[in-house]
Amino acid sequence: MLYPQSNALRQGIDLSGIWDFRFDPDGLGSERGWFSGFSAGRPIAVPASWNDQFEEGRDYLGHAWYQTSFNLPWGWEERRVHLRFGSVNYLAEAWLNGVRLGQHEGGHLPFEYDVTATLRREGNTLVVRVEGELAPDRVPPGNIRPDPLDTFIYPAYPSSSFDFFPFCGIQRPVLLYATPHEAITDLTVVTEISGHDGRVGVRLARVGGDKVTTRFTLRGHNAEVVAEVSAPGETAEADLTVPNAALWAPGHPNLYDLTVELRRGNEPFDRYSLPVGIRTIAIDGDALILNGQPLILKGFGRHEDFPIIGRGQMPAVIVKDYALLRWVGANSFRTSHYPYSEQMMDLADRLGVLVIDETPAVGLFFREEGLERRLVLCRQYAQELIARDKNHPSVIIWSLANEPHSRRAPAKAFFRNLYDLAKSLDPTRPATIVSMVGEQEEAYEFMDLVCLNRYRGWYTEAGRLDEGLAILSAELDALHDRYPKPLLLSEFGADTIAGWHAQPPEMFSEEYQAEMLARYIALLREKPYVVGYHVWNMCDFKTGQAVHRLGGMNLKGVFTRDRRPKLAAHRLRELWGE
Ligand code: BDP
Repeated sequence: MLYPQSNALRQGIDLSGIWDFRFDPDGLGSERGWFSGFSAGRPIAVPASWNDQFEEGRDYLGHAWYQTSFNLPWGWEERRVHLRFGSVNYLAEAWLNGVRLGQHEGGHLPFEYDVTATLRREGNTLVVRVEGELAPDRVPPGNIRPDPLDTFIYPAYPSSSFDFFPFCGIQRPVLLYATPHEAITDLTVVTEISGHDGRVGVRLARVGGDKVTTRFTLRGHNAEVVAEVSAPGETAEADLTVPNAALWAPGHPNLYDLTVELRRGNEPFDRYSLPVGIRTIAIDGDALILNGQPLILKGFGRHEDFPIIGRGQMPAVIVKDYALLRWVGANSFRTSHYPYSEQMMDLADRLGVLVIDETPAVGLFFREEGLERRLVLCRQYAQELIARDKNHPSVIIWSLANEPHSRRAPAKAFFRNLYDLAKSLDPTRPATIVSMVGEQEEAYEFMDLVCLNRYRGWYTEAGRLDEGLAILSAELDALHDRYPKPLLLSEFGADTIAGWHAQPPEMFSEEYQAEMLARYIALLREKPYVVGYHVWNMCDFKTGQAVHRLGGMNLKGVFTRDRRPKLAAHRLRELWGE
């Protein structure tokens, strides 16, 4: 799915702003015909989660209705028009001028509708019903019956199977965009390196199969490579060779501009441009290899989370977080525990930050209840994520789940299914899951690398770092013996109250977090099969209320929720700046 863009042949407008909103706790809105437009709505900001915008909305996850109106921009009558939602959590149903467009399940991934036939030139009413209940047959799941075989179900309110607040609403922009009727619908770019040359393979899909000319132009770093194909068919392909290619990598995120144009005769009728980073990613033995060189990932798990907007897209926070990643010396992050905004991904390409791109499959469990449905959803998410993010050079690994409760037999087959799907959609990138059950994660047998979360010195061996680290060291070696592949410690950390100090270091103090992270990293650096360490978390973030969550917050950030460094951030900067 291509992100909407504006040029001489296509145009997009952003419907973000203040919309009308109503909670519908009794689910009466449909009966009352609210899908055709409702009155007595209150103002709400889009994009943003609803939870922190209203007093009574914080823990509300039920039905709610959004509405806005718009006129068609001048000149769009002859075009095909689409309505695109970047992220609506969790279940969205949309109507335009009273006509039902469809339903989409799952937050954090885009969906769109062709609305050409439904539009008026003026006075269009768009209504969206959103609902975010937590249920065992949803992904991520919630309201699960606790069971000792499933490793750990957070006893939190709201009752999620994951440790972050289940923010709801329209959380990314809603875009209206116009294309020619016979438009480019998809581009897939695969890059290779051959000696000093870069090879860029491009595959295009379009509406309509008549004979047209497709012109591919790759420009940048004093090069211009052009290929033209004149043929009928709904796809076209080109292989572009860039002599002395300027490769993409952290530190020198060189990008080329790829422009693809459809022409009839000499007349272009559609055009789409995409930044292209020429790079390769591979696994060789115990190493992760970028452009032929071994790579160590230094960075964080993160969250899209900020006061008031909740999980809403906020460009200033995105820019700030990249500035902090650079300041602290990180080269990577994981989109824990769901796909991040397109804006975040675009900047990763531009600024040279490596991304482990994760689906929203967090906290999966493998009891029969809802199992089949969860697999269908996980497959949908993997497909949607790869379709959205496949062209980002920054994305180096697909993460298909975080901390599944994998001790039950169906887990292995479930992940085999997802892994095969991911590899069939994108054979060029490693795929994995992030696990907490260690050796019992049998899916490690076929995953391309081992990602492990460990909290020794915190949830286990609390306050006893020496003991915790000794156990960790032995455990990692044993895990690597059993699954001889590269290993990433994908989470480790300690809750820390900013401004709380203790000497000698003690749990919750800034000193304890700083010492823990430094000692983990020192240990990991000695293990030749360890390809990286991601601290949990970059910033403090909001979660459900629970006895182990002071103020409804997870305080494992090395920055506070408003992005001030704790002592650990300075310590990491010394270590990672080396
Ligand atoms: C891990 C989860 C992460 C939690 C973290 C924690 O992957 O989402 O926030 O632990 O407990 O289990 O802080």
